[in-house]
Amino acid sequence: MKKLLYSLLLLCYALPVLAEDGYRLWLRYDKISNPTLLSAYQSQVTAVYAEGNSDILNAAKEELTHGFSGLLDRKITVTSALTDNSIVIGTPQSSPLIASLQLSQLEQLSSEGFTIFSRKIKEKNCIIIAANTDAGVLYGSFHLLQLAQTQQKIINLAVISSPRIQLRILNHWDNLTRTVERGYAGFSIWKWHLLPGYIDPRYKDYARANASIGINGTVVNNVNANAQILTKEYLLKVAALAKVFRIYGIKIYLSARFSAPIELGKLKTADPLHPEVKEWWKKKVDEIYTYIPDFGGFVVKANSEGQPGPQNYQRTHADGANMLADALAPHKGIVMWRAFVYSNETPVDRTKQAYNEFKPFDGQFKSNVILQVKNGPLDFQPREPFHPLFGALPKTPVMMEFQLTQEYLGQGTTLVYQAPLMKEVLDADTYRNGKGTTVASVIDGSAEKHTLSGIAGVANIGDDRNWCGHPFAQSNWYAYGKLAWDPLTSADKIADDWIRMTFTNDPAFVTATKKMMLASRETVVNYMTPLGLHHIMGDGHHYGPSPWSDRLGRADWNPVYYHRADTAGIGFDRTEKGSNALEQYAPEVRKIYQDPATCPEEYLLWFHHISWKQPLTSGKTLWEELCAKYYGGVEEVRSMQKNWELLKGKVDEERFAHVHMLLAAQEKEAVWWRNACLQYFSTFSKMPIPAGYEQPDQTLDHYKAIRVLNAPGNGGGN
Ligand code: GCV
Repeated sequence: MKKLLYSLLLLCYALPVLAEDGYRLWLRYDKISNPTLLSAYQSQVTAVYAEGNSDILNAAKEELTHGFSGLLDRKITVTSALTDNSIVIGTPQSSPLIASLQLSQLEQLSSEGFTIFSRKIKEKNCIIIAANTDAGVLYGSFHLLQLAQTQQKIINLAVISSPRIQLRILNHWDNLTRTVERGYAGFSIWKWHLLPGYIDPRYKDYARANASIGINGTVVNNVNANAQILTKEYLLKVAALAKVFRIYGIKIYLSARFSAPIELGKLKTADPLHPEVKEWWKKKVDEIYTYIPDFGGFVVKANSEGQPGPQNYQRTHADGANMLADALAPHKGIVMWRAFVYSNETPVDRTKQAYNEFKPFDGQFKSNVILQVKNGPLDFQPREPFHPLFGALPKTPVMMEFQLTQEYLGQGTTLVYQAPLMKEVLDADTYRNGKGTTVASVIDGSAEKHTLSGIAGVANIGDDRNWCGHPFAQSNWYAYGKLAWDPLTSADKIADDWIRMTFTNDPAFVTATKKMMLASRETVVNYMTPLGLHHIMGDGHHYGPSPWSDRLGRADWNPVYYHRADTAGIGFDRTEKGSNALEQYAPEVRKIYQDPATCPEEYLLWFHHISWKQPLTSGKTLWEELCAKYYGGVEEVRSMQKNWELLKGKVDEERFAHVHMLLAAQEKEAVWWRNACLQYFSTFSKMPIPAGYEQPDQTLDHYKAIRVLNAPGNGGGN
């Protein structure tokens, strides 16, 4: 009886650990299910051998032993002598053994790159992970684990890999109150009130997850910044986080509030050219480095959406960025100055304003300033053309900002894999230096040989047990890291690996799930904003459709500003006849987009106002095509539901049920989008939704009356 009770007790303890609640992300390391492969791996890996003991090397050893022990279902340990079938890790500096191999391939690697290969050393078969730095060794260790997790070969490799982009950063829009702006996965994971004393174990797991995909920086507070973060009290908390992250090669950065000298320093001004202001920032930065010697620098949102900035003092963005850059330069810190600025006082198409603001300052920024530009010229829409600034600032390093959190992509309920969206932008040709000057080549610095290069992803992480809310939202964190390391990787490959590591290697599951993921972004576009429509979401919270909204204070916050539907047609004319936003692109790009006949249909209504009866390539009129897209989008969600049902039993109950319920919610939302938008647009087109389609079961007035109260991520103190 006692024994039984004891076993039951053990089971109770074991259950939460075994539960597939998504906490382990893609780092699950469960026993390899394929017996042949398992025994092959078991004979190829029996131990880890490392010379050197830095924190990062120890993290690599810990990950390898933990990971391979799980995958191989036997204890893998670090040995003090080289044994047969060891994984040998190190750098020439940390390891005399690695140094003795005189590896010429290390010369090809950047400081964070790694090489993996097999070699017999002292008659022992070894898998070697070598790099120029400990961080490179850590990345290589994760790479080897990922090969095993995805059931690929792990011996006789010839891997040589370096990140193409230098700064690979997450931006948390986390407030000090622990609310998260545009966050749909709970509260902030930073427990500010308990720091620096209490170190939540999550911080380490967060750092591990980031390191596993090569992310090497994190901005822990919202760009709508609270100056409080720069006080000693908070800096000590930040330093405690930095200590955990450093072990995983991750630097910490902060969002700086431009008016901090007034709020914290009691100065009368924050004018960037004022000597006292310069001095205040210099001292503040020096102070930060006493607590965090490897502090990365600042990101700044200035003169945007009510945030203070240099223009409050009739100074320029360059004046503001350069003043902070001067304070950071002695410590090798950088400034990521955001280009997301627009003003409603200027009656200029909002999508043109960032270019107008920054183009004149090309070449005027200090060498430790990088401009952070959103992927498109508006604001993280389901689809936007690439931002014209990527093709316009040859003398300035420009970094990408993607949004992983799904502010405009259905938020917490929607299954949308964003790698195709990211790839579309990264692969786009700016023609800046002639054909082939892709956005990726601009942000990785290669187009202009800039030494500073970067990419940022607005994090979709919260304190939900599974980190990202929707089980599939984890794939966007993962995909972002993988594309930051190498923008040339395909969305297909990233999805394939992620599914195998996160769910299962079962080929039927992988094929079906990958198909669903790869199509999911287009599905969302189809039922939300097809054919180039944009920003017709619920005002303020951006959840659900609201194309009729015109009540917000400024024109360019309102959907009617963007779709411009009238009885003649629909769409925003951005050609010469309209706002001429097209003038901001290279002539080759302009040429493609300026003629509705050559403009890809996915951007048609972004660049053109088109008559309802205009025939499109399908032979349908614009109105008919719009209907077909909205209806198609809903049908695609229904197919996702059917396909997911077929996968029952192939994954754990818990995550199966979670996704099942969310897909049902997504289907309802898709119908809501379709019915609301088409009924509203039909008041302009004066044409009905064609017979043969299932007709809306609610009136337009019903949809207009829907009020979404307390949508997460919208407002709340910072
Ligand atoms: C952090 C959009 C979002 C805001 C966000 C802003 C930005 O406008 O709705 O919540 O603010 O972008 O990127 O600064």
